[in-house]
Amino acid sequence: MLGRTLTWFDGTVEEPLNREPPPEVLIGRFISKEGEAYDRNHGPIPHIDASEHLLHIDGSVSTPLSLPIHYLRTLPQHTVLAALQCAGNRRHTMRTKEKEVWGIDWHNGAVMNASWTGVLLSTILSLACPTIDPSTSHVAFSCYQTATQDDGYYGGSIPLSRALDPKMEVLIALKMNDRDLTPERGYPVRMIIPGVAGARAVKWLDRITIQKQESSNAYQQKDYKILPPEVVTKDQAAAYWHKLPSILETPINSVICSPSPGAEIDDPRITPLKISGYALPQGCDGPITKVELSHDDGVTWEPATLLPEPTKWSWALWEFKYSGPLTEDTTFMCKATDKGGNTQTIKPGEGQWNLRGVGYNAFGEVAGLKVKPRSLPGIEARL
Ligand SMILES: Nc1nc2c(c(=O)[nH]1)N[C@H]1C(S)=C(S)[C@@H](COP(=O)(O)O)O[C@H]1N2
Ligand SMILES: [Mo]
Repeated sequence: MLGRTLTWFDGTVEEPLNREPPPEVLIGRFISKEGEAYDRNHGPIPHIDASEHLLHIDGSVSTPLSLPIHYLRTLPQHTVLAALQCAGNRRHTMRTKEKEVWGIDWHNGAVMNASWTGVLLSTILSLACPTIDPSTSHVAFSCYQTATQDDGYYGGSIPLSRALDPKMEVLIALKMNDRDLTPERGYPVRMIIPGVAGARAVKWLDRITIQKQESSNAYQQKDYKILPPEVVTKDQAAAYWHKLPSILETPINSVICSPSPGAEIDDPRITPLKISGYALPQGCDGPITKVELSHDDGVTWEPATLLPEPTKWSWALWEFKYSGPLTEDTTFMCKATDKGGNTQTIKPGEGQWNLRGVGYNAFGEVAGLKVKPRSLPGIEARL
């Protein structure tokens, strides 16, 4: 074993690294910077020696494969610009607008938008040759590098039909924004599945298995599912998990990132108020085509400007200038629409709730803004 680099770990199973950037950093650039992106982990972060790492392709295939990273680098490379979002993003809003939920208190920052490069999963599957009916089978992604909080490893799966469809651009990613993945992002190799919840984007990927059933991992079977509203305790949830579908695609969404709730602002009638945020298309129905803002409780909506032009799998950054009156009761709401015609329809506080706080997509909202006294027109006139 002389000369072999052993994998070492950051963090522990009990206290994994979970963090999100502040809102102004989050939407500071269209392409998220590696060091400014959220981290979501269910266990410690492995630091892997790529020259030792193998990606195994097995299960119902005619040619099982064990591929070194340097081999993956020699295959045709594909790049996709895609958002990556945790299904628990916006959980904070759900628990404050509705009622308590169980999970990390994500605000709006458990999402990033990046350019991912690697080998299309369909390319690898054409080498391995699945032997079962794609319309009823699954492809499971696993990382056995470390135990996780709820299982002995981390795993997730998607339908095999999606994996085989090159249009879905399901990617075995080696790079983010033209650079090798960092250990936090899954070095040396991770899944990127555009339009699909981050939970399936398995980091430190070491096994891809073609099988009849979904992944048996706890994060596919007993989490990342939308529990019905009558389930209000963990014990009750236990009886439901096996009956519910796993989350696959993420819903149409948008949030307001700036100004922050309760911020002191100039009178918008004198200095137009810049409201900004991001929007995400639903599943494969992107790009975002429209973001609209309302200042009157959803009676009227006006279009925001998308900057720059979003693409099929990317997020959209948007901006809106408001120059009307502002009172203590003024609440701004945003809603997004995508190319597939999906639109947000639920007002915050109108009953979108599930115990795990996943898939929240009520209108974005900001309230409680205060006009700075010195910028009130009457006062300025007396100076
Ligand atoms: N091996 C492994 N892969 C994983 C996870 C994990 O805990 N372990 N977390 C998943 C979840 S829930 C999300 S949202 C994304 C987060 O990716 P990021 O940490 O690069 O933001 O990775 C996914 N892949
Ligand atoms: Mo997640």
